[in-house]
Amino acid sequence: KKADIGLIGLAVMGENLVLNMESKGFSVAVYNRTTEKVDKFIEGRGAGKNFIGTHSIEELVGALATPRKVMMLVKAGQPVDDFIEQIIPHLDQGDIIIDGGNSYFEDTIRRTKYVEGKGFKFVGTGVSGGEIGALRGPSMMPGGSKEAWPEVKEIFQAIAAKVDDGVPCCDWVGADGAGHFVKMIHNGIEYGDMQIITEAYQFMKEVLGMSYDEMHETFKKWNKEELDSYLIEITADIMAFKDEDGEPMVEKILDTAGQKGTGKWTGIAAMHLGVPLTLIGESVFSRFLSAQLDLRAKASEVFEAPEIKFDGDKTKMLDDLKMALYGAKIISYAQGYNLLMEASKEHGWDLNYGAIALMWRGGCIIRSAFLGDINKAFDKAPDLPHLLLDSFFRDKVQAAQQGWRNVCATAISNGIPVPSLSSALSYFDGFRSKRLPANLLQAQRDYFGAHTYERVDKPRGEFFHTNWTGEGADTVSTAYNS
Ligand code: NBP
Repeated sequence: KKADIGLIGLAVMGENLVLNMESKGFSVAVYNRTTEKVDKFIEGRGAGKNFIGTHSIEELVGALATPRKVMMLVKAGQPVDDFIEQIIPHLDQGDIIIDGGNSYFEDTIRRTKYVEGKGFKFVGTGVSGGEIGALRGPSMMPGGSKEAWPEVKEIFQAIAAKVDDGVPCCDWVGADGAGHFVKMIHNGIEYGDMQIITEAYQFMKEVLGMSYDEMHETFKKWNKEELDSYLIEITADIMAFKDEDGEPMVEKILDTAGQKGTGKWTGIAAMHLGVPLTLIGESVFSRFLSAQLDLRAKASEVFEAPEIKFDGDKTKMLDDLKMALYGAKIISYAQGYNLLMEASKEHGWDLNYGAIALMWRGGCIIRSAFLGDINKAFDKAPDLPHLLLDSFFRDKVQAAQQGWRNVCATAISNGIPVPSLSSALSYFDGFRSKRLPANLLQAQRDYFGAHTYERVDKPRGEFFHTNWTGEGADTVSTAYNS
């Protein structure tokens, strides 16, 4: 009997995902570049189960029922292109190649076009949730050739995480690179959520002088309230985890953050599309700053830190801190959705924003109760132009802002960095301002470069130039944009 699906790449994600598929009743043919891993898997975790081990791409494709579905879970980049070239000669019209790795969405746009051009279908799907997610139910974000969706839907939705009411955290996202784009935004949001939690941690520890036990209790409590989320939950666990000597484990860990680049890609996409994605941007920069260990060590000898002065009400300040996290989190998702909307326009994806919130509601790292509220906002108004204009989130930000301002002011006066919490607040203050000082900016641009400006008392689209120095002529700039 032929297998329902084939998988290339028996590393941590592939191995767990095929075990998940098999447990849901699907038969899977497996292949890996280093073929010993196939045998090891078939004799090990795959023993006695509905798997077919194969030792070449030809054998793998030959083992599949039609239309064939060949899924890759290999290192993103060149290996994906190499496998596509190896798979194609063995396919028939209508067969489907699936890339489940963390591919860059522009690559997925290119690959979809290429594979479709050869008469086959291509699906680029984000898979989130790490090792356990892959095994128990990840969040899956598929995009690519639309005609492939009915063919893969059953398997994908069967293996995906389910939220309370049984809704799978997997739905069709859109054409070509849409799935991988949405996965990239997910990862960017993950960077932001993690960063604001680390800022809260430093604030608790250094401004409020809290012990690890107290911080553990606080995060545990927060996980039962509006911040209820996987990342708050694991932070509570981490606060309680002790090293062999009984000291908090987290104190032993070097403070230099790694990254695989998906947060950086999100920031770059925001720059390309002109979206103020400040919170995620600051989160990426904070990781870069953390990595400058030697420079920071030198600077710490040069600059004296301000003395920490806090004699306020600690319980009240902790409530304010929770509000700061909540307000900043709303801003982060509002900015992330702003980027999704601009990308959807740019690439013609017609993204379903409510469905995306549901895909992230379970299975993945950013899963949280909060995403249910985002889903509701888009249910109410599918054309909502910005999350902050939804009445629920508007009221929440209004209610959070006083505490949030107290936290930022206290952190800044005590010399504790809060780049994401404070830049999100500045974004909010800018967003709610009818008039920003960009009038001066335009004046400067016109002064030095004759870039022209529009006037508040004239219709949009009419451009004016002033001879600011009396020395300039009437010639204006069109091409020079500094
Ligand atoms: P890796 O990203 O470590 O990739 C390992 C697989 O890629 C193995 O099958 C390996 O074959 C194959 N491979 C490599 Br490495 N270089 C290759 C090459 N030049 N040609 C052909 N095959 C090559 O595995 P992973 O952590 O399971 O992740 C798989 C994908 O899922 C990645 O795109 C990753 O970014 C994404 N992802 C990972 C996670 C996670 O938590 N780990 C979460 C979500 C998404 P070999 O055995 O012969 O070396």
